[in-house]
Amino acid sequence: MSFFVANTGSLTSELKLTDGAFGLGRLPERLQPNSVTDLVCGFCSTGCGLTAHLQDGQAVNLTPTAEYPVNIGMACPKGWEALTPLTAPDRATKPLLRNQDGLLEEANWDIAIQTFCNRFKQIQATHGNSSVAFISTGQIVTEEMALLGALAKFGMGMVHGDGNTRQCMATSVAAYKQSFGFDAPPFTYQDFEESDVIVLVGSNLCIAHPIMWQRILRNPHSPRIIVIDPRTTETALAATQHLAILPKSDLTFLYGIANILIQNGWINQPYIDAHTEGFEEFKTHIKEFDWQAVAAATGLRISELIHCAEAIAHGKRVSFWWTMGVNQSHEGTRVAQAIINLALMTGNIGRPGTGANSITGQCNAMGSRLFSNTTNLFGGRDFANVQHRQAIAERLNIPVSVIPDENSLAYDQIVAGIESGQIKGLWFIGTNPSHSWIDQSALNDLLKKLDFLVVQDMFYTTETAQQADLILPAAAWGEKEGTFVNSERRIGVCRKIARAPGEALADFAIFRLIAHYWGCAELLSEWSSPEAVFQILKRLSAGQPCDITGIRDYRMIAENGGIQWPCLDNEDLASNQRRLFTDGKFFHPNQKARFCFEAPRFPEETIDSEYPFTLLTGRGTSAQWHTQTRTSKSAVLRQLYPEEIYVEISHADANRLKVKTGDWIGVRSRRGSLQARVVIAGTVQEMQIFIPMHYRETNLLTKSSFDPYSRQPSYKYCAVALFKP
Ligand SMILES: Nc1nc2c(c(=O)[nH]1)N[C@H]1C(S)=C(S)[C@@H](COP(=O)(O)OP(=O)(O)OC[C@H]3O[C@@H](n4cnc5c(=O)[nH]c(N)nc54)[C@H](O)[C@@H]3O)O[C@H]1N2
Ligand SMILES: Nc1nc2c(c(=O)[nH]1)N[C@H]1C(S)=C(S)[C@@H](COP(=O)(O)OP(=O)(O)OC[C@H]3O[C@@H](n4cnc5c(=O)[nH]c(N)nc54)[C@H](O)[C@@H]3O)O[C@H]1N2
Ligand code: SF4
Ligand SMILES: [Mo]
Repeated sequence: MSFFVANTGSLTSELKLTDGAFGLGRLPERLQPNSVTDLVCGFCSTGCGLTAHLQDGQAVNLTPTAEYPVNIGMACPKGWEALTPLTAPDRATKPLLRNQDGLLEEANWDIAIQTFCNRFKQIQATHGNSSVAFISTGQIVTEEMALLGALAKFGMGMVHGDGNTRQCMATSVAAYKQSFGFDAPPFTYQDFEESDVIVLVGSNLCIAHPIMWQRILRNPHSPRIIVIDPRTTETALAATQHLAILPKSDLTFLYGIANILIQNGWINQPYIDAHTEGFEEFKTHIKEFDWQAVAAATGLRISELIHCAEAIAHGKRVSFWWTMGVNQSHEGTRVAQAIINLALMTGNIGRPGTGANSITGQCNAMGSRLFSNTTNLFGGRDFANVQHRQAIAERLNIPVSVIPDENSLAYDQIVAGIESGQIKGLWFIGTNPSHSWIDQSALNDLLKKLDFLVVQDMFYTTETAQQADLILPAAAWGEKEGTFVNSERRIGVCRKIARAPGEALADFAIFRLIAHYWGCAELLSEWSSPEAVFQILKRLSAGQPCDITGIRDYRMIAENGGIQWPCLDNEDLASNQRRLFTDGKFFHPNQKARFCFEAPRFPEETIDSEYPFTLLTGRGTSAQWHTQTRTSKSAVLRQLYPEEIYVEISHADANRLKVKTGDWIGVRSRRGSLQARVVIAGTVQEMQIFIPMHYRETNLLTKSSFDPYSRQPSYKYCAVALFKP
């Protein structure tokens, strides 16, 4: 530690790294001892406000913020327990470098970053600039994402950088862009309380977004809640109508519902005429989706279809919401657009309680979508567009030549690039793909082929970190500053309420160090602190649909209980519940929304006699977060979920297989196999099983298969067999 401080003392002043950005030492002065400070939760995209209670400047407790407009005094177990992972014993506290014996060894920052730069520069010199790539996350603050995007792509010459948000939100992005002309989720959470019909497609709100579910429970209009999910989830159990659709038959189902609406004249023709294009073609396309065919393909009864269509037709304020049951599909983009089409044709958009609403996953997936400079050029622009590159170069006062003129490869293409030899160096930031990526063994084999693998994480024990050549220890949520953007486009502030352990640095500070050692610090001299970057992002957003030039600073955000984009000068923030498209104008040049559609396709792998079961995966409990690096550290949360991997099996299948709850059973796919505890449950249908994603082994089974437009992995469908171990 003393060595480190001595060594970086000069760097700190040279780089103007503030204490807050560094994750080290003193806490910012405004945090008085024994006071409280408000910040946004760092787990899910709901973006709840939490109040940290401080003793001697350190947070000792968290409570939900009563007046925050998102959660209004509520929090889920993860929010209450968010401090616990910060003090876990496996926090990465020093850089770790793999030595010649193949062991990870402590190194100081100087050596770590020198090695980082030397190795990546060497690779670029031999194989070209685009042979080094990065994969980032939806779980760091926007300012860090933006700095990384600028550093890697403008400073280090990288072309390829994607995010774990590809696993999660890419489908919604592709769908919105084509349908609305911009990646623009239109809703505000107030809509949960104002709808009279709420349609949830592939979304288990009770588990994955418990506070959004609480918002539905506050709805005074006794809304009809329709859940479309193959499983009888906690959310489905609480619904008015549950449509236990056959997995991956959503597109047929939604076209069938559209057909019923059209045939009965239950559409809003004036809205369609005034604000959309492509409806006549859509109408022709869906003619063949008659009730019998749709019922057969979806496993639903005709009466269920009609019942659902009637509810949508007779609702005055119908809102449609979707999450991973839609996005993680081989044809997710078209499914999302089929939902959008229903909202458009019934005029359920731009009014309170309506909308075609994609719910995001990670705390800052929305920040990543617009400001990470990965698949979009800053502010939702296009790398391949010369005017867009010019606009960014001017606003940043950098040469346009440093901006790549091609779009990044998508995550799966970067992985494929390792196989083909195109990608030789890789840098993971805030994601744990050795656990979470689809068809995990294939990825883990490929990671061994890399010349240099860097993992930047708050823990050194993650499955991915353990494979790295270099681990960079990162400060976590609560140990640094910046902003997140939640599902309803609300920007919220994160505060530093704890010291990072050992020599761990905020991702922001790590990026600044790298810029310095790489030799591109001058290009990024203005990117000196999170607040400074926020000011840059305002400039980059100007004139785009996500314009935030009207937000003065973090203080203004905090004082308003978060601020939704867009926010131009003199925006009226009084209601602080703003939705898009209230004027019926969309972001395409002709201001119309488009009906996008396509014939349904079968998934690449379907069940057969050898692999007769369908494997569904997803969230298990509200106490588990993804690969469990954080939530498994809390003794409280651990009480709330099964420690061992389990598989949900229907009563009928369990009887046939002669297994009971608690037995071990083997599950095999063409990619790999695992053993899990049987849980006989009414949640799954016959010949379908469910395994939560939180256990390391789950993605041994899943099959690499992607939506062609979004390149999002289809995690929720593959063929498996069960066997007695
Ligand atoms: N507790 C907790 N909360 C979380 C997370 C977490 O790890 N833990 N992660 C966050 C993140 S990043 C995300 S992206 C969200 C995800 O939030 P959700 O998408 O709500 O969660 P999942 O369980 O992945 O998937 C939702 C449902 O899709 C259903 N499904 C599977 N196949 C199909 C299908 O073909 N059609 C339909 N209609 N449904 C299908 C599954 O049965 C499942 O119930 O949750 C966020 N919130
Ligand atoms: N089978 C199956 N697989 C899935 C899914 C599914 O439904 N089924 N869902 C997919 C989805 S939607 C998602 S979003 C992904 C999630 O997959 P991952 O992104 O791999 O999951 P996390 O566990 O959230 O990983 C985040 C990592 O960042 C670290 N970290 C936390 N905070 C910080 C920070 O401030 N800085 C840095 N540098 N590191 C930090 C954590 O310790 C952790 O290692 O999983 C996907 N995988
Ligand atoms: S619902 Fe999401 S944002 Fe709210 S406390 Fe839970 S994890 Fe945090
Ligand atoms: Mo996600």
